[in-house]
Amino acid sequence: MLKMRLVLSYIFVYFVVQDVTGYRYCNETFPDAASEQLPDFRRRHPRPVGVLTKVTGEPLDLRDTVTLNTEIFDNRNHFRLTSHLNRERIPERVVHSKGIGSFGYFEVTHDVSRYTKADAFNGIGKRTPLMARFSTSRENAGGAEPIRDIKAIAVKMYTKEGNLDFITFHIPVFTYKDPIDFSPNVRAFRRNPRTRLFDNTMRWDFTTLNPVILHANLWVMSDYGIPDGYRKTNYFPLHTYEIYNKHGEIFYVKFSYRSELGVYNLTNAQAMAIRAEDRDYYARDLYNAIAAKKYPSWRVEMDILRKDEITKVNYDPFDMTRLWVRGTYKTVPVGRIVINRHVDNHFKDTEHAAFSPDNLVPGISGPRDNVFRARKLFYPDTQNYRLGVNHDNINVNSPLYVKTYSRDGVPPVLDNMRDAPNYQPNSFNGPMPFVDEARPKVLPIVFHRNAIDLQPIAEFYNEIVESDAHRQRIAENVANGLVSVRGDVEKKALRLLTLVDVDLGRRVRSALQRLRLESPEKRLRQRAQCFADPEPDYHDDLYE
Ligand code: HEM
Ligand SMILES: *[C@@H]1O[C@H](CO)[C@@H](O)[C@H](O)[C@H]1NC(C)=O
Ligand SMILES: CC(=O)N[C@H]1CO[C@H](CO)[C@@H](O)[C@@H]1O
Repeated sequence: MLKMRLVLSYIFVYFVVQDVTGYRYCNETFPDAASEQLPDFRRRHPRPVGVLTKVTGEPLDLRDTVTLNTEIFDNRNHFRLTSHLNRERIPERVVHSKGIGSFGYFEVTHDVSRYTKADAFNGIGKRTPLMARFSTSRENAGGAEPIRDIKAIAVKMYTKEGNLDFITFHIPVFTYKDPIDFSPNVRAFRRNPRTRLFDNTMRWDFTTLNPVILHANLWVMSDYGIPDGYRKTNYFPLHTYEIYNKHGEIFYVKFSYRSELGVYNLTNAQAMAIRAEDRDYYARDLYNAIAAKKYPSWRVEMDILRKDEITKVNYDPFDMTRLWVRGTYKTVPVGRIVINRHVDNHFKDTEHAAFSPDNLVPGISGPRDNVFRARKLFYPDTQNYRLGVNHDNINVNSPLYVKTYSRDGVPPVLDNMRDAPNYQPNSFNGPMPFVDEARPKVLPIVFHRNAIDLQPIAEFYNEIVESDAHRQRIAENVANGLVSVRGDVEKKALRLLTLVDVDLGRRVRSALQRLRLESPEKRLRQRAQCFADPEPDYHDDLYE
């Protein structure tokens, strides 16, 4: 029996999906370890793991596991089970709510001591454990992953000098440069307040009124828009970080994580076909890859501008809505990120993970732009609401070393610093601050131009996008969204796209006309074909 189960677990799972255009997506994934999780638990625990108790530890009598024909309100077990369930939801993240976590490590591969004194980045071969959460941006917690959307990895490195968090996007530009745009942007790209549906009219209305967001959104409309899972894409922390070495010399860097598996993309047709089979394809792919010991990994690199160079470039190097210009900076490798272990428990490890871009360490003073200054405030703010004021004491967030004057509050409080003095300064040998001699003395003030610059968008369309065929796919993806948008919003959208690039405007307009000519019946028929089983025809008999 045991043997047979082992054999079964090694049968490979094939995705064979017929999609709307007749294209057959057929790929071999790893053994579906995710479906074997429970049988695997039983293999590791041939007997029950212990005696069942109440939450207070009292062993539970078998007769308290039923309520029929008993005095129902006497049954504490019943009451606790149901009232716990009634109260066990916590708020999901406002963005990137759908995600999966895992553990791994960061390994230094190159000497970057001349750029940063950060301990975790120094000493070739040094490994720092980390927690990573992979996510998709616009869906709610239960949403689908194989969709055209911004994907992300958030990483928390448990360094000897405290937690170092990097939060990324899978595209190299951010949506806006004024942080006050966060709230309207989140709303416009999520659900309509009445229909509860994604709403392209909202999206395009907001885009025409705030064109800066078009750049990131065109990246999402491109072939980069649906990576083939979380493993096969690059990720970018996006901000320009200030870092410094032990002599106090300052450098400005943009980090990137380059997938060692390469960058793979799904077409619309592939994504639609996979979605019909498995809305959680990305999470499953990651889980099964780790189970098969095919550990996903990324090369960590820094693009660097010296302090004297950063003031001389003829573009705004702190503006995340555009790329640094090639040829103005140099790139150095730093290390690798390897993901090699599942979380024990999704709620305990992944839902509780609280990343903040200002969790930094000596040697990395961090970004200086306005978006970052806003994020410094708002990540801990939302986490105080989502997880409570002691979210840094939750296991997965807890740093290797911490001694603080923050005390008390909603649990967990850990040892609450026991009998140490609880105010500072004090004369009784409570924890004392240190002085980082190398830390930059001046806080540079970054001024942002607020003129709307369409040039970086045109450069993306004409230079980064490598072929006309790819430009055509972008135009069609844009048109797919615009097809349900009418009236002045549509007109303004086409005008904006034309302003960015005449060719882009022209391609979108003609793709749109073609889509509108298609009969509604044809579109319906295509939708019906998404379902794996054809509609059975016994319906006819029923109505005869
Ligand atoms: C004005 C700027 C921004 C604001 C106000 C903002 C706000 C937020 C908030 C409130 C959350 C939920 C956090 C939680 O519940 O733990 C979040 C999560 C996230 N944000 Fe931002 N964000 C901003 C910019 C960015 C940028 C520039 C990036 C990419 C570099 C980014 C990527 C993410 C990711 C990946 C998550 C999910 C983190 C996780 O896995 O837990 N955000 N953001
Ligand atoms: C995915 O798309 C990007 C952007 O066009 C391209 O650079 C990359 O090579 C594509 N990946 C594959 C495997 O074709
Ligand atoms: C048939 C097919 O599409 N196979 C692809 C499955 O995915 C791997 C990489 O993840 C590709 O190398 C195969 O070509």
